[in-house]
Amino acid sequence: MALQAASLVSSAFSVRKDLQGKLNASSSPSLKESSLFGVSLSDQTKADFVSSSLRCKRGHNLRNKGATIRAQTIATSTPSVTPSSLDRKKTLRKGNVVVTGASSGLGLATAKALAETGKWHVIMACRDFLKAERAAKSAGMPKDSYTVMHLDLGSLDSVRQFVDNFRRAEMPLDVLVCNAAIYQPTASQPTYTAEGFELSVGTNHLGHFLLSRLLIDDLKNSDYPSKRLIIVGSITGNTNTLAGNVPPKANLGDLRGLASGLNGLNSSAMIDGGDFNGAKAYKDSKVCNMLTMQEFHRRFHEETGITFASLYPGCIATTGLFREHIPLFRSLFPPFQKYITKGYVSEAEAGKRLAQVVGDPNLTKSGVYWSWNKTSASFENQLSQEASDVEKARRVWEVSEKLVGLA
Ligand code: LMG
Ligand code: NDP
Ligand code: PMR
Repeated sequence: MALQAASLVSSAFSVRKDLQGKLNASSSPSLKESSLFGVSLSDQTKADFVSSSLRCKRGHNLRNKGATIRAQTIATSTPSVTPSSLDRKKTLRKGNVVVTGASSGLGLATAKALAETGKWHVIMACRDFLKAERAAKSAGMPKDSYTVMHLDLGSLDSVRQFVDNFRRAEMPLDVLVCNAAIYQPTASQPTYTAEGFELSVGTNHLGHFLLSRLLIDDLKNSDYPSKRLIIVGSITGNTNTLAGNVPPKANLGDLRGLASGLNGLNSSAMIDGGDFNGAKAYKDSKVCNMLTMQEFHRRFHEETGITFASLYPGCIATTGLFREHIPLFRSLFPPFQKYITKGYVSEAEAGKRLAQVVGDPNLTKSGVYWSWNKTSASFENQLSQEASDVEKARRVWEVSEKLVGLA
């Protein structure tokens, strides 16, 4: 608590110091070759090992024209920040970006990449304050480039407390990145959040759902030129890919488990009402993340101009995400991804990708699920049928609102 209070004070100072910062105007990657496995496979059967010439970073996949059109119905552009508009506003302040789970892996690498630009103040929203502080220090993040604030997504009270604390710090909120996640592939029994939701969906989806619903007002109030809400997704939740077809596959079914509260007592701990499986629960939670991003886009983009986005950053096979997997998996998985699937990316590279979605003036399109090809050029990827199901997105939203006490 004392540490948290101290961080609030220091953040108040750092924000004022940062008023001379300018908008991140990092250049976008050029059109390059696509990777074999990192990109989506077209629906069900046709392998979409699309060659580089068919994809550009704006995502026009000619072979998947129908699918691309479907994807674009949920995606509309906001005016991007051009160099000339930057010239007019030379004294643009530093952007404030909240990154959940910034104490390791992708979140830490993203925080570091953003801090290094000198254009962002990163609020590291973490459940382990000391771990986050140590991680920021050992990553070499400049002291005034970040503030650690406590957030445990496995407790809705903690989420509300975080929002209160953040507001007390009187920083504008310009970008929110919902990155934190847990993965329990070897759990034979479910465990639960403070409110009694199965832990993976409770943390990865419901905690972030409440957080972003509450913070949307703060984003609305920001005067920053490009406000964004980013929810990290994954290839393994998309059954239109090879990776998404490795069992157990994501499937939300008719949401009967979610609607009954995921508590494992009078209902199943799984969204679809089935038997508990930790790996499936994680993949289901990623589907919820990707559906939530699109539902946000449909409900709020036009009115607020906020850019909503999701992404698959690549397979970062070395992160803490696999901490609960068996040692054999942990040792074989990185070489498997590096040399066989070629889907592997380093934490640093993945951090740059997510930082791009946070600040690149070329990535202002809303409703998009970004991916990168082998040479790290971004493109609009296509979500699986379930992960782009409009009706399911609406129902997940409505049921989640009830579970987190918003309806
Ligand atoms: C479930 O098991 C668990 O039950 C569940 O609890 C949860 O953990 C879940 O998704 C998580 O997994 C799934 C099961 C896969 O997982 C495993 O058995 C472990 C797989 C380990 C993955 C790493 C394998 C590494 C093997 C290669 C060694 C690398 C060496 C690197 C050096 C390279 C040098 C060049 O279960 C299934 O997926 C079921 C279907 C199994 C199909 C198996 C097909 C094998 C295909 C292998 C590669 C495909 C790539 C093609 C190219 C190959 C060219 C050689
Ligand atoms: P890590 O385990 O390294 O990072 C996850 C972060 O989430 C950690 O900082 C962890 O905190 C935090 N976290 C976990 N539970 C909570 C909680 N209850 N409250 C607050 N924070 C919490 O994994 P990754 O960096 O790999 O994962 C980051 C994101 O990337 C996830 O959304 C994941 O789904 C996604 N992703 C990862 C891929 C990969 O290959 N690794 C591929 C595709 C997507 P602590 O440090 O305290 O444990
Ligand atoms: Mg996968 C073909 C490409 C590919 C890619 C890009 C991934 C990404 N995986 C691929 C293929 C395969 N995987 C194949 C062929 C197999 C069977 C051997 C396989 C297995 C596998 C396992 C057991 N893969 C896994 C696991 C995990 O436990 C990871 C997981 O599902 O976590 C939910 C995982 C992953 N594979 C990926 C990625 C990115 C993951 C990590 C997690 C995530 O989605 O966030």
